[in-house]
Amino acid sequence: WREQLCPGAVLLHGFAVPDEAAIFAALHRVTSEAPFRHLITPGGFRMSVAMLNCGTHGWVSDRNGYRYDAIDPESGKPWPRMPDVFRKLARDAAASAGFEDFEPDACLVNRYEPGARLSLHQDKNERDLGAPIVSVSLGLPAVFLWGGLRREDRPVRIPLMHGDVMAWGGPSRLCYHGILPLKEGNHPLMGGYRINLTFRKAT
Ligand code: MD3
Ligand code: FE
Repeated sequence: WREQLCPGAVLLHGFAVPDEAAIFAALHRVTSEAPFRHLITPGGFRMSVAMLNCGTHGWVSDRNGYRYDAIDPESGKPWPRMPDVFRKLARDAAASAGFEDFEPDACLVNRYEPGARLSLHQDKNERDLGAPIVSVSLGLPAVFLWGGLRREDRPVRIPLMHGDVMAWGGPSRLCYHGILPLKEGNHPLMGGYRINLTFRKAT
């Protein structure tokens, strides 16, 4: 079912479940071309979340800062192409949330192991902040922290389950957000991990 969290933010419960097998197969293909790696923040810390990208552009972080790059710095080659099942899922979810004609060119794949977390941040490296962000949760459940437009705003906690899809745009696009440390568990499809696919229009 669809839950409107606030203007511009929609949670589609279980939206990705019907496609889980196709997503899993596509994920396998993507990770064989560009393995998960722990990026370094500009401040020199190793991120607890492991990442990779697919699509024409990918989000990367290193000592020089955050940016979108068409080349995987690890391999020196372009990122794997975005699987059709990913693209269609993102597009359909965006449309269900009220954002027509979403054409993502970047899909960041985040892998959380128990204890991994993402501290409160804004996503503002994308050139076109008018486009929404679509986020797909797979595997182990997590607690999403959803703050306001200022870092000081006290975040609300939202549980995210396997197959849940969130779309953020308009007034919500620059909200602070994060993920609490993942709890241990075992998921029938994803094992001991949480996987998050985040679709963006980067360029
Ligand atoms: C709210 N990922 O990759 S997805 C990220 O579950 C990121 O891995 C988290 O934050 C994860 O940057 C949360 C939900 C999400 C993504 C982008 C947003 C929420 C957002 C952009 C604006 C507001
Ligand atoms: Fe984010």
